Amino acid sequence: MKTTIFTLSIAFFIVTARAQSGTVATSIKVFGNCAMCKARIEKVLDYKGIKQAQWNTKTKQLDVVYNADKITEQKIHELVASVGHDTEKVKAKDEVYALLPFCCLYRDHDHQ
Ligand SMILES: [Cu+2]
Repeated sequence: MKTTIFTLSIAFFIVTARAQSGTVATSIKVFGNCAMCKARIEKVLDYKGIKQAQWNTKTKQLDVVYNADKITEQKIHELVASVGHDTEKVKAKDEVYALLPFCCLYRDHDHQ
């Protein structure tokens, strides 16, 4: 009986560990200015494999929780850059950046 419980708890431990192994929480530097930037960044990260994404307008840090089995950190950088925001790793295309509203032009103006 003792052995069974022991075996079961080991099995449970392995299953739990496996279920959580894909979850990664990280913080990424993302450039932007205002609440509109925040909405834009968080909206594009409403994406398969991303559990949580929160960008801080003051610190410019994006706290993101994602499932590493479904999405890579590189892809997260690319998603953010695709809507005009530079990250520490991926730069947004100039033509996408140019389409941002004036208040969001973080490369030219720092509104903080
Ligand atoms: Cu903005």
